[in-house]
Amino acid sequence: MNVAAGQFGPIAKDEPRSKVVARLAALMRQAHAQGSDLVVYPELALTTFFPRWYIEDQAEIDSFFETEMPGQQTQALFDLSRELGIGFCLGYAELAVENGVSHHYNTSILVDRSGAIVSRYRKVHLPGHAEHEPWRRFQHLEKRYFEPGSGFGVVDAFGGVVGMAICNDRRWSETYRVMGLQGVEMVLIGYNTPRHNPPAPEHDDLSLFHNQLVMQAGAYQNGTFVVGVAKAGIEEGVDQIGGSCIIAPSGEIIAACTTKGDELALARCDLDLCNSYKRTTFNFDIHRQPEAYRMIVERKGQHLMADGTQVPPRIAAVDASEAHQDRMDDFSKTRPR
Ligand code: CDT
Repeated sequence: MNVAAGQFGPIAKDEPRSKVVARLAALMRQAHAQGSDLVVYPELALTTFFPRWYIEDQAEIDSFFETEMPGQQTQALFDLSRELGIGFCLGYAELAVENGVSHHYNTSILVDRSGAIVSRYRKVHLPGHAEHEPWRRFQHLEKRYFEPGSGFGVVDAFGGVVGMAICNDRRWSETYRVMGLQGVEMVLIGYNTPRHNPPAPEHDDLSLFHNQLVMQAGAYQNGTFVVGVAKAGIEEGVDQIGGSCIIAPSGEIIAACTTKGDELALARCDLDLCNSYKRTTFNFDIHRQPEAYRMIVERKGQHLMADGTQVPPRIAAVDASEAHQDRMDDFSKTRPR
């Protein structure tokens, strides 16, 4: 399977959808000319990254969302996909009406070579904050504008098992593992990552390192390819990292973008390579110990249970002391006296 990471440079706030779609189409044509079966675009690839602004007017907020896919402006991309016989993965803001109720999601879709949507994913890990925080140089209001999706699925497509995740999802090992448990062979991830993280500016210099760290670990630990694609460059005054890359199940980067503009990185991905990891070091059926991981689904964090109630202090203390005692017992057994 030949894959193209279709990195995008900045999109201005007033850039019309028609112009953005023309840029996406240009990348699609290049990817096709170079033999790609699939081109992967970033998160929210049709507009500027609008959660950087606090917006009160719901009509203005909704102007960044798509109410249908394909819609009037995006139909051209689906037509080109069918004409060229190349698939694509596209991130966009989705306004869905379900049972008469409006829902806002940060979504990506997978489109096959015939221009048909074969899978849709709604972002689970929404970063940032829900209220206006004027002390920040720019906002990150995904928790205000979107509601979280419900899970990570995979689909049989392009001759393999394909899954999607979006931006912040890539930092969470659970993202990859849930898809790994469904046999995923290629995870497609679009992102918009500001270099500056207002609550933790001491991480700024590590932003590209963390980007690679999480995706390379996710690939290796689950025996899957990962395609990470940025919307990069200085967008409306905010510097967003590039670093788009394609990662093999070995964890190695096999193709990468070098600019912060519209650019392709291409790789020939032999999906059979996944088995080399899935059948040995990461043979889940043989080596996983799900009973030892119960806390992962029972607890949300150190202080809250999965249902949002407090972790009972006594149980937490017993857990901790038991674990400590076990460790000490093991230690004293092995330590020479
Ligand atoms: N779009 C998105 O999810 N961005 C977040 C910024 C978080 S700051 C560490 C990301 O995880 O890249």
